[in-house]
Amino acid sequence: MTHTAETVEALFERPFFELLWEAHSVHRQHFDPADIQISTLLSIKTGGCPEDCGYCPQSRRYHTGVTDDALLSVDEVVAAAKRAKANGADRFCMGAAWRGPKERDLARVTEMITAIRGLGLETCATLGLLQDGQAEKLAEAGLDYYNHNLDTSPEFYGDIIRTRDYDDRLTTLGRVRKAGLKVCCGGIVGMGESRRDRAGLIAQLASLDPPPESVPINLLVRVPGTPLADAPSLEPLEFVRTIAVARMCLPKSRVRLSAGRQGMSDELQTLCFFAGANSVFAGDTLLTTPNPALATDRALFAALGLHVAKSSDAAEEAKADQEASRGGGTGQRGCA
Ligand code: SAM
Ligand code: DTB
Ligand code: SF4
Repeated sequence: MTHTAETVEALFERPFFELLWEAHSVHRQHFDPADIQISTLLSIKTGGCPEDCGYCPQSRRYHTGVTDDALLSVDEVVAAAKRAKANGADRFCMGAAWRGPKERDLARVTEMITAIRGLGLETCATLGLLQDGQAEKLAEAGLDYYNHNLDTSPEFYGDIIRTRDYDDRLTTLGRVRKAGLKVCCGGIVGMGESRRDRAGLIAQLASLDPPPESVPINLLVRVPGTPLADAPSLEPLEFVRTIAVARMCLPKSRVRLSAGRQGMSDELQTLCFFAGANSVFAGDTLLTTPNPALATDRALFAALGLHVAKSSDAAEEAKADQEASRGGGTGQRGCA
C-alpha cells in the first residue's frame, strides 16, 4: 500500500471519533488490546554530542546542564540490566550520544549486548549513524533491535538538524535491515511542525519496506537551552490523532508512547492506548529527562486492565496463532 503525505493527512482530518474507532479496530485486528510492552532505557554514554539536533539536551552546542560523561563500563550496564529485569522489563535499550560509534566503542557495546542477552533480555541499541559493517557486528553480538529515528518529515527536517541529512538516516536504516536486525524507527512531534509534516513522517515510516517493528512516537520534551525550548505546545487531541494515524498506517508495528509522557495526564495516555499505542518506556528517567515512575505506570495499567506483554515477539506470535486457529486473514483497514 502506498502512503503519501497527502493521503495520510486526509486520515488526520477525519472526525475524531471516526478516526479513533477505525484505529482501535485496526489495533484489535493485529494485537491483543489488553497487552502493553515495556522497554527500559539506559543512557550508556551521556552528553557531549557533536550533532546539532535542535530538540536534544545532549548536544554539546547547547547549554542545557547535561555533562559530557564517558561510556559506561560493561559491569555498570549489566548491573542496570539486572535491575531492569527484576522490575519486569523484557527489553533493555541502550542509548549513546554519538553521531555514530567509533570501532573501539562499538567493541565495548557488543560486549554489553552479549552479556545482557545472556540474562534473557531482548536488547535494543541507539548509537547514531552506522558505517558499513557495524550493523553486522551488532547482530553477531546478539542485538535484537536497532533504534534510529527519521524524526520528522523530509521537508521539515532541515529546520531541526543540519549535521546529518535524511538520506544518512535512511542509509543507516538500510544497513540495519541488511544485517537482519529488527528496526525501531519513529519520530518527534510538537517541534512546531505542521500537520502535513506529521503526516509526512508517518508516510515515510509506513513506506519503509518492511515497516519498522517498533515505532516510538516522542512528544517533544522542551529542554531549556535547546533551540526548541520555546516551541509551541501541541494540542493534546492532535497528539492522539497522530497515534491513531500511526496505528492505521503501521498496523503490525508496536507503537510506543515515548518521550513526553511525564507531562501527559492519565486521560490523555488512555486515549493514546485506545488509539493504538501499545508500548512505553518505563522507569523514572528516559536518557536525561524525567519519565513517570514505574509504580505510577503500573497503577494506570491496572486501572485500564492492561497487562504487560511477556515479550513483544511472544505477544505477536500469540496473536498470529489466535488468527491462524480462527482460520482467517486480517486484512488491513482504513489507511489510504
Ligand atoms: N544519538 C543517537 C541518535 O540521535 O540517533 C541516539 C540517541 S537520540 C537521543 C534518540 C532519539 O531521542 C532522537 O532521535 C529523538 O527522536 C529522541 N529525542 C531526543 N531528545 C528529545 C526530546 N527533547 N524530546 C523528545 N524526543 C527526543
Ligand atoms: C526514542 O525514540 N525515544 C527515546 C529512545 N528512542 C532512545 C529517547 C527519548 C529521549 C528524550 C530526551 C532525553 O531524555 O534526553
Ligand atoms: Fe546527538 Fe542523538 Fe542528541 Fe542528535 S539526538 S544531538 S545525534 S544524542
